[in-house]
Amino acid sequence: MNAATRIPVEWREWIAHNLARGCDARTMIADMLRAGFDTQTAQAALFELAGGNAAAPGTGYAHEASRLPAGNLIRLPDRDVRVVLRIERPTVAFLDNVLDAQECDELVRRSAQKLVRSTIVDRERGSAEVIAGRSSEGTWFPLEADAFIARLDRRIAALMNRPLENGEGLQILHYRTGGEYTPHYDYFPPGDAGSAPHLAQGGQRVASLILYLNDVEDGGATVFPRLNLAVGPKKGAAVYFEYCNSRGEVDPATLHGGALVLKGEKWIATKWMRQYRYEA
Ligand code: PD2
Ligand code: ZN
Repeated sequence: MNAATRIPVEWREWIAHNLARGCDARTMIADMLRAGFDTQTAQAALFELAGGNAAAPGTGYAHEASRLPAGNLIRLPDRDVRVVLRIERPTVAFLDNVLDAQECDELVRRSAQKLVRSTIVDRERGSAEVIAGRSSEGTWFPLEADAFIARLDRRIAALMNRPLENGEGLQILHYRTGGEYTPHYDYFPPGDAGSAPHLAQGGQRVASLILYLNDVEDGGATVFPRLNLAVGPKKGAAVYFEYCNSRGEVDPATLHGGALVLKGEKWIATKWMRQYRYEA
């Protein structure tokens, strides 16, 4: 039984009422201690009645439970993916064995001849702009473009636990030595004029999967500056993260970038999931 259901209904109503008025949690807990509750019950009841997901201080983002299944192994229809690392808030996971070596090589082979310089979305105009801080070249494959891509799209949708049709087409990116992608958000910043045309189709991006298609000789980690986390590229593995909740709020803690490739080259594939069905 959870803490909130162990306390009298009038206290549950009192907590809900005070939360709605924006009362300070510490003051409410002090009031509950004076009324005879123990600290653990008071804190737990407050947390649960706040939705178990109080916004991180200063962000206005209410964390929700991850869409990733629990356990060390995520059993997909055609593959078992190993969860090597998990962070709860924000949800970030390092996943191994998402692609096999042949699949990585095949994605590189199919992309190498059709790369074009990567762009970013201009925050005011929404247009695609080349910037020095994103020095990769890339290409993409429409959803279920052929049997090979369809197999990967389906596997990735199952892994990300979202409808296949909410996914954007698989993006392939190539960085040469010296290439990087400076820290950014994968979501479209709400309130930016440039986000509006992108949000109109499929809604907000909700989660990303960055798949590593080669082992990078040196550098090229995916970095999360606000989490002090760097994920080293490993062929066939992937980093997964979530940043948009069911209310459409976005989580700035997921700021991330692709660190400088110090030696060799780096190939990745990226899948972005949207709130709703997405048509390119
Ligand atoms: O190349 C990366 O590691 C990277 C880092 C951050 C790629 C992206 N973001 C992206 O494609 O959005
Ligand atoms: Zn990104």
